[in-house]
Amino acid sequence: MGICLLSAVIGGLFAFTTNAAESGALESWNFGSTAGWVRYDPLNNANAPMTNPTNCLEVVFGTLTMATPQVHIIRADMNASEGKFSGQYWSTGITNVNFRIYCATRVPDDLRLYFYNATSSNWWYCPLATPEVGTWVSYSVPMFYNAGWRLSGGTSGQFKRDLQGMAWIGIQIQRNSDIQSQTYRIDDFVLNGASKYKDKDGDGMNDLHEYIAGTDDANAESVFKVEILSTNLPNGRARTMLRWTSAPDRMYTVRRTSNLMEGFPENRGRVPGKPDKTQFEDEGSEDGKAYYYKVDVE
Ligand SMILES: [Ca+2]
Ligand SMILES: [Ca+2]
Repeated sequence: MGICLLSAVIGGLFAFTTNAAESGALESWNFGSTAGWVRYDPLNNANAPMTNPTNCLEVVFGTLTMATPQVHIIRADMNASEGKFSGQYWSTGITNVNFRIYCATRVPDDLRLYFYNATSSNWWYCPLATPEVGTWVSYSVPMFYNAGWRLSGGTSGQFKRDLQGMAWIGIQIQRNSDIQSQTYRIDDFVLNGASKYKDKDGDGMNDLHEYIAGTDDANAESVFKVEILSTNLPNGRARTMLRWTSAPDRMYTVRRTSNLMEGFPENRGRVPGKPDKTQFEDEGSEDGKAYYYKVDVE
């Protein structure tokens, strides 16, 4: 017979991150410096400092005599805005990256949001819709794999791991193939997140934990819940079976103890999530013995 404790605990493996991105972090370049915000040219592997002549970041591509591809990533490294835009995005529950862009005379040939994880050396990007000339256009980019994030050979699991330590994040602008000089402005770069202080749907689980568990924070019916069941063995005895609310891009770890004073030292298995519910049979459970279980989600 098993007794179950519920938990939505974030798993380990975060040791390599030194800082955490901040939900609600905003950079509008109205005051202070643009330090840490650089204009990176991946074709020439060169960085140039950014300026904010009109209280926003300004990117100018000069007049050309011959059409030449030019790509710049306006990116925030660990030094930008006191480190608020780098580091851990996953456990801090960053759900969206918002910003706006103004195209003074031309639209870029291509616009993307990029981020880089130094541990895996992966460059993830999300293609963005073409902005307009002469007006500010706002973007809100979900930090979910299925929002269109791309990496050659990338998987949703790798995406989530790479969100655990972001070296930089930035907006890539590919100049319009026009040879004329062109100016782009970027403003109000904001990280939106799920708050651990809010429980929008009042189901007892805060928004951050719902984000981590992959449940819907606007639906009280959708909540991380573990049920304890038992399966009957041919010998008439029973074995513990657990079933919990799950999402396909989450990993679950089942832990067990028979003495709560000792914590949960027994790792019974790591299970990838299935849509809706995931079931786990604890094959080493002895009939007639009491166990406590804990399911961690990451
Ligand atoms: Ca909730
Ligand atoms: Ca909910």
